Amino acid sequence: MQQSPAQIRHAYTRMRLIREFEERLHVENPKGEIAGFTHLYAGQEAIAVGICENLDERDYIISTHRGHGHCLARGCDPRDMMHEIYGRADGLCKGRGGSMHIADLSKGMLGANGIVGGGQPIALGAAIACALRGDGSVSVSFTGDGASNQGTVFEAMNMAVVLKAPKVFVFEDNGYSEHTGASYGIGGDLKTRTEGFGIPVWEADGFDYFAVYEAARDAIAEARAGRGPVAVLATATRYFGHFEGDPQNYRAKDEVKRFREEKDCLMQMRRRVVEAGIFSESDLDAIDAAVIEQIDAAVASAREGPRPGPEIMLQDVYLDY
Ligand SMILES: Cc1ncc(C[n+]2csc(CCOP(=O)(O)OP(=O)(O)O)c2C)c(N)n1
Ligand SMILES: [Mg+2]
Repeated sequence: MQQSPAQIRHAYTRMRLIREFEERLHVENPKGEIAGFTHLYAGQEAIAVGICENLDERDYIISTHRGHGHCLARGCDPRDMMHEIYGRADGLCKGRGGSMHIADLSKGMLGANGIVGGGQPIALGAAIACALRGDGSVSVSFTGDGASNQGTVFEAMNMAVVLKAPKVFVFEDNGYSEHTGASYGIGGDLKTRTEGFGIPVWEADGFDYFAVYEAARDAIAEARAGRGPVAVLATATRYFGHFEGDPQNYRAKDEVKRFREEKDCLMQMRRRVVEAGIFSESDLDAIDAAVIEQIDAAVASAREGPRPGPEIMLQDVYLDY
């Protein structure tokens, strides 16, 4: 393991934070206090964190409709996100975005997006800005297997190659686009398709934090060196429905149970770092307990947070130049 104990602790904490954030939302959502659709990221934590651990302040990311994990991996404040999800005036986007539209420009997090494939042109624009600045920065777009069929993705792939823009295409194949299996919905395969545009692809097991981290490290180094766009293709699964409330009749009865028991990314990471003698089980348990406390506090304060008034509807619609 080439990462320092401090780096591993950081990555593990972020993964656990995402897991607890999502598990808790799964419990809170049916209570009816959260407006709009909620799409949970649990199961895919190793991908968001494996990628974002390779980024620094210069870089940008763009998320999807399943965005909480990407935001947390990029360092967005979980308390402010929880307030946003509860539609509170002191949420990260003043309560106007909710679960699907969280952005935090101070962290280079250019936004989640309810439009599948909608982040592509934004991430490409940011990648062009990175190229023009010439400071080695990169722009990462997270894209689902379903979204990979959108025309915006093809256009962004082509233009990134033509302009040699440092765009990092992260394809997260979680096996489903809503209720449609990826094996049915994708013509050919994602790797060959992406290579057809002239973009090199690094593949990784999306349940394995270290595999994703290493693939992303090598891919991002190419983009930072000015050799144009790169792609990371990672496979995992989502533990919950497409949206909260999805009855999931299209999945095998114990499909998720098997993934949780046999492949879970946090379970695998714990096993590896304990076996390598980097941390003990009780070190990791202490991290878990602190994360749970943090989430408890975030939910408690979000439930009591102030509601925005109607006056915010007209704020920030136009920018002053
Ligand atoms: C342009 C557009 N088409 C369709 C939808 C409806 N929709 C929302 S999520 C989704 C599936 C996306 O699947 P994938 O990209 O694999 O992401 P995942 O949900 O698996 O994370 C669809 C079709 C949408 N929001 N926007
Ligand atoms: Mg999918």
